[in-house]
Amino acid sequence: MGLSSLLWGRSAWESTSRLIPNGVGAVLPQPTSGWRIYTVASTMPRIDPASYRLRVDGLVQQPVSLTLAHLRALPVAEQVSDFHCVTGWSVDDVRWTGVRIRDVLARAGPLPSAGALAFVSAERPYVDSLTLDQALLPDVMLAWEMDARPLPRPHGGPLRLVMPAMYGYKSVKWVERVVVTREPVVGYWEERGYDRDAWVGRSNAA
Ligand SMILES: Nc1nc2c(c(=O)[nH]1)N[C@H]1C(S)=C(S)[C@@H](COP(=O)(O)O)O[C@H]1N2
Ligand SMILES: [Mo]
Repeated sequence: MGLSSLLWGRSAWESTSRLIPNGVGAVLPQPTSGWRIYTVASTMPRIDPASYRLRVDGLVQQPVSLTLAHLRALPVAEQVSDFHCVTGWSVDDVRWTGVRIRDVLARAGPLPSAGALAFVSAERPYVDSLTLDQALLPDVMLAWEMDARPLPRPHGGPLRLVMPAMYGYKSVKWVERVVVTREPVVGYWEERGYDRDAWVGRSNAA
């Protein structure tokens, strides 16, 4: 485990996220929307939640294809975290509901050679990756709810990655596949010059 990435990730996490214990349904004020909707293709994917599948494959014992019902049957995670785009805008206090990466991976059984995860969007060719250490930080999740409503299509519904300690380009929308790899693959914005380790306040755009 990379000690420096662990320490960086942890300090960023402590300053930006409030994890909510399972089953505690605090009512929080709705933040004023400061979101900008980003896409790289000309149309957003349109995904029917009923036929949606999340594939988990690569360096695993058993590739799996999970429905939203399968995902909802895993331990449900909730948190409030801030979201920062590298271009300068932020949205504070976003409430997310979803699942932790650990619980999703457990369904497939990562092999000992696993070192990273690629999150593949249904919006081609958007992809980004995290090391396993980064993906297992306590406030990383695959979310299907935002601010107590089903994740809207423009925000990546039915499922997006949320990685609060890094700039928003790591938080892949419309995730349809998680590939377990040895090394991180180069992400869409990383091919265009942005840091692979996009720690908020500590990467090349900060
Ligand atoms: N599939 C996909 N995911 C994406 C992007 C994108 O263009 N396509 N943009 C990224 C960037 S740069 C940011 S800041 C956030 C923005 O999230 P939002 O569109 O929900 O506001 O999504 C990230 N995930
Ligand atoms: Mo961004």
